[in-house]
Amino acid sequence: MSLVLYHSPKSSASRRVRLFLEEKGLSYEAHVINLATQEQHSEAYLKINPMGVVPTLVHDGRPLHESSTICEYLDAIQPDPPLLPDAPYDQAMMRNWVRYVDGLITNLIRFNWRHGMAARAAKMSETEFEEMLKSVPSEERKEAWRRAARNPYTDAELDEARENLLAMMDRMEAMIDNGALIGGRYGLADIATAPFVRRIEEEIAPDAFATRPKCRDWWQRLTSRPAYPRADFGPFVE
Ligand SMILES: N[C@@H](CCC(=O)N[C@@H](CS)C(=O)NCC(=O)O)C(=O)O
Repeated sequence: MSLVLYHSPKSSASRRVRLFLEEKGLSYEAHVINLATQEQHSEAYLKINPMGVVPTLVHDGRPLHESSTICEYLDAIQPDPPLLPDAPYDQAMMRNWVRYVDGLITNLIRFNWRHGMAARAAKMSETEFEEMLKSVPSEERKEAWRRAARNPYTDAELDEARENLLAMMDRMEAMIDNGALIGGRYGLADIATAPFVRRIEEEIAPDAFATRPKCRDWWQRLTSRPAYPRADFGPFVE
């Protein structure tokens, strides 16, 4: 079986798939997509990922995008160890949770794009910037570029995003059972959430665990797993 992952080291969605692959013990060929040069918007890459984002998994020549879909697919082709809940209800709850987490990405972007993306866009002339925007497939991401590059998020907007991410951790604190988010067993819900929590503890709200002991224990367990260092959740801000 040939697995090729097109990814970016610091991307949350890429980290999710890397952690899932490591937990499954699947080896894969990794290709870094250079977000700095907008390689994700190149004609060649858009052929395998019409959304113009990372990651993309290519399995035996067939491309697949959307990180949670990729993880479920990997679970289907490699059932051991199981990383999806057994019970249909828990599976449904897991999908709703991952959908909720994915819906929070714009809050993460408010923090993440202040770093590399804003600096890159600042070097572009207005004409270059507008030209670059034409290659961005989604309106949401065009707007994220405009904000990061030309109209930085205000402190109030950053506070609002931080609150939304901490609300996710409040929900986690109430959900965690036997050290896992869904069904009392570690799996996709935990793996999908981990990259978000990594950014929260690193920069967005480093004291988030102080008032959320179950989340702290959950994070300690997750980061102690052998797969975690192999998935490389290294610092976002260097
Ligand atoms: N829902 C998508 C989100 C993918 C996504 O937003 N990837 C980001 C990195 S985490 C990206 O490629 N950003 C570059 C861009 O938007 O141009 C997934 O889970 O695969």
